[in-house]
Amino acid sequence: MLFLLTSLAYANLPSQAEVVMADVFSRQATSLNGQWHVIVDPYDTGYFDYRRQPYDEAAKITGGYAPDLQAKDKTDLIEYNFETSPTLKVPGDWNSQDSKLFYYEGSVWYRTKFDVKETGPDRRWFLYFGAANYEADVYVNGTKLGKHIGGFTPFAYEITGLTRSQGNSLVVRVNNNRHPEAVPTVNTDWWNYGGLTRDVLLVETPATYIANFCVRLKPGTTNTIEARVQLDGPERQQPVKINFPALKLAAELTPNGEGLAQGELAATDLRLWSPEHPLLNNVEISAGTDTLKDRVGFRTIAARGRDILLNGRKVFLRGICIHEENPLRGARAWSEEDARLLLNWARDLGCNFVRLAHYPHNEHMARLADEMGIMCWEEIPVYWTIQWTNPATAANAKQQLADLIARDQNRASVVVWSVANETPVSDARTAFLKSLVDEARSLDGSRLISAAMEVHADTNDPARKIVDDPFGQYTDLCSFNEYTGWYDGLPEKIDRISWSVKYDKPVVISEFGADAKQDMHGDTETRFSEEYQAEVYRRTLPMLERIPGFSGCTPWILCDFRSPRRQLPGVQNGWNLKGVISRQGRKKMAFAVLKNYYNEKAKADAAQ
Ligand code: GCB
Repeated sequence: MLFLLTSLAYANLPSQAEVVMADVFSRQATSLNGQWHVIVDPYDTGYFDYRRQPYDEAAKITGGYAPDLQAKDKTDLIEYNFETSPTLKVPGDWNSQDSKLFYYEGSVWYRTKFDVKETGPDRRWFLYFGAANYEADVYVNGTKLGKHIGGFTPFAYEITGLTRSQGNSLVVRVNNNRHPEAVPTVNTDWWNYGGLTRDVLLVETPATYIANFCVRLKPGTTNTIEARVQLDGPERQQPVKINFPALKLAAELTPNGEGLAQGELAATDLRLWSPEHPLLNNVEISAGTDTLKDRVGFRTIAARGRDILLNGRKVFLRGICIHEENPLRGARAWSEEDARLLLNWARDLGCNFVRLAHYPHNEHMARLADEMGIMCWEEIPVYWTIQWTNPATAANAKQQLADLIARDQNRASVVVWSVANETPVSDARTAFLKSLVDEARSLDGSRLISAAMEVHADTNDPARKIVDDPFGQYTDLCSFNEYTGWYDGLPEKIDRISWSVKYDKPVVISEFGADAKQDMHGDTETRFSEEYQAEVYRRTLPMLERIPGFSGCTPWILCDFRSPRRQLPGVQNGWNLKGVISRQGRKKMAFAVLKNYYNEKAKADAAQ
């Protein structure tokens, strides 16, 4: 099932038995979303025997919860029963569904049943998981399919030959323990939601199927579409057809021995995608009886000197950061409706850009952003202090990056891959991040690469801010977080800041902000008041305008979000309050300050 390719975005090598199954929403698939039976397992009793040996290392798994057994008669000793266990909704985090699981970190076993109607030599079946945080062990009818590590990227397993027509057992152990060597590591400023947090799908394909494809403008052109299609299966050298019906463009490509088909389509007068005109084109890719239907936009994005150019035209990124959380539910966001809620708020703010912090968000976000005309910065959870010298940590981060790129490479809205956030400068860290940049460039040279870096103050002059992180030499954007007026002084300090930025690159301020509790009022020096937060915005925006190359910003953050680090009773109560929108969905005073600024910027951009 593994195939080796080197320079392509979909050449992400799946771990263990994982298979590449991209663009799954363009396929006929059966949703396995719904109520699943669950067993909460704080001691991992379903996974390890009493000598702490994993049951699933045996050739045939007989113990633990994976076999999904029930006592056959009164003499049988089975100390669990999925059938009579409670249920949780999938997709969904467990923390927000059961108050006993609010702070829970550990294992929960999920079980559902599914049918597989048609089998035969020309049929293949797969299970696809949008994400499970953080680690998932997957079993079908008692057979282990694999272990997936990483809480925010999709994975799939083939189950052909392992099923019967009805009542197949699908058991998944999801564990969200934090680990020092993991990505992210133990320390973050967001909620460690556990569970099967995204769609679960049963996918049927012919024996040879389209594992992934990429259609985009050939770099440096606006009249040539470059197409690459990866087939998997016995007929992997059969012709591949690409058709853009409305553009009246079609091509037939012949794959090489590895099933990789590549080609170019000449396209004159192609209308390009932009926030003002988010034009998407229907595309059909087919090979044998397998067909994918998607909608894709074409655009160029580049950094030239200190400017960002979208379709060759200078653009200012009117952005906002977003966590993958629906604040009204205080839960992980996962659905198209959740995406619409968040992106509509961003649009209401006047944004043409969002930073999807700090990990890959669900696929609906970028798909909807494509439709709505909102550019995206996508990121992997290399956050704060990762184990920079641990090769397994590096491999994990690289895999998450490759999986994200493989998933979203056809989304015109995605213009930035970000490899990290606020990582402490050291040689080991810079080498680690540089290898991620190299990986991103080799998989996808058509987008900007960035990371949210940090700023430090001149030791002789605390109001002189210096950006000279050596990692900045490797990125296309010079992006950094800065919190003058909140973690550094009071709002009045903001006016006195001067800048020394080492890089002649477009500067995109990836974060600034302040906490405000909705409806708490005071003067502009009263911490947590809406006035304080609005004042930070009022003073910061003109201060940023003084940075040479200032090309956009994504203030922190659209909505208040849950964080166990934020404990001030009566004020934070477990919420980071830097949202310009509260958990009641109400806009704070700072919202209007930012919106006015973005309106002016949009007018200036249009007048260019
Ligand atoms: C940051 C982090 C972000 C935090 C934010 C804060 O710099 O990147 O994850 O939530 O500051 O509120 O302190």
